[in-house]
Amino acid sequence: MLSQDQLDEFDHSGLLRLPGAVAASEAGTMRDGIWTYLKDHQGIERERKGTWPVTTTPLSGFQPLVRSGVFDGIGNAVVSDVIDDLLGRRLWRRERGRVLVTFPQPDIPWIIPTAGWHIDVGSSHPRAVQLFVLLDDLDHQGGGTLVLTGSHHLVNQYVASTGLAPHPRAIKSTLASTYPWLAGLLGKHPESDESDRVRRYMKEGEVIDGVDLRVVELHGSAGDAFIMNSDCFHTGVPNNREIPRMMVTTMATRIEPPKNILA
Ligand SMILES: O=C(O)CCC(=O)C(=O)O
Repeated sequence: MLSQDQLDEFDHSGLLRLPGAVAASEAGTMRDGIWTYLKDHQGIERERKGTWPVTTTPLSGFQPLVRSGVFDGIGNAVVSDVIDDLLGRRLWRRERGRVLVTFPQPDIPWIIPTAGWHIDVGSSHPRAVQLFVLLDDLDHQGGGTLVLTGSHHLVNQYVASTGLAPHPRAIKSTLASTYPWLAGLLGKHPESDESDRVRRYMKEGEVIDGVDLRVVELHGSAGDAFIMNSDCFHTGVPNNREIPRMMVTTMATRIEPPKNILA
């Protein structure tokens, strides 16, 4: 069960770290499953770096592996209790999951991208949460997802003030046109200097309309998990380290409680 401090942190930032939510050994079994699958289906071998793909984008084609159930352990009791606390006990449905694997590109500089930032739902309270589980140790600049913490509040304010249907692309475009800090992050007027972007968006952050905003990079140890309000902007990044970024993500969406016909 989440403590009040954790609930407050999730409310404030839209992101919560859950250290060791999945046992490291179980994360290792899932990671081994990915390597076996990569060898069998894509000719990519863990011990032969020459077979590793040269691309900055995450690999795809893992659906059969997901359907095999090898990642079902990410929905263990610890994680389910956390989602219960955030969405309501048994008032949610979780998709099976998606594999996020990005192979290393040490020659390509790590950046805070201007492209790719998105939200997946666009609602409030929250309506959905996204879980990210690290299947291997993940260092800084190793391809961990970037999350714009606090941005769910801006999305909620937008929906409340406009009364408009929460269309993710429209929200992004309106926010970027309204706030110069966001325009720089999301690509309208990006800074030319990457170190300036790290300082501005990750170290200093910004307060907009009373909302604390800061870009946070997911990283940690195998088995650590993060739960994110699905209204937070987030994006993928290149992997500037030596080992593949291996994560599994899944979305849990709130379902309406059954109506009491006697009420
Ligand atoms: O870390 C990544 O590759 C981005 C993941 C993402 O944007 C998503 O799952 O919605």
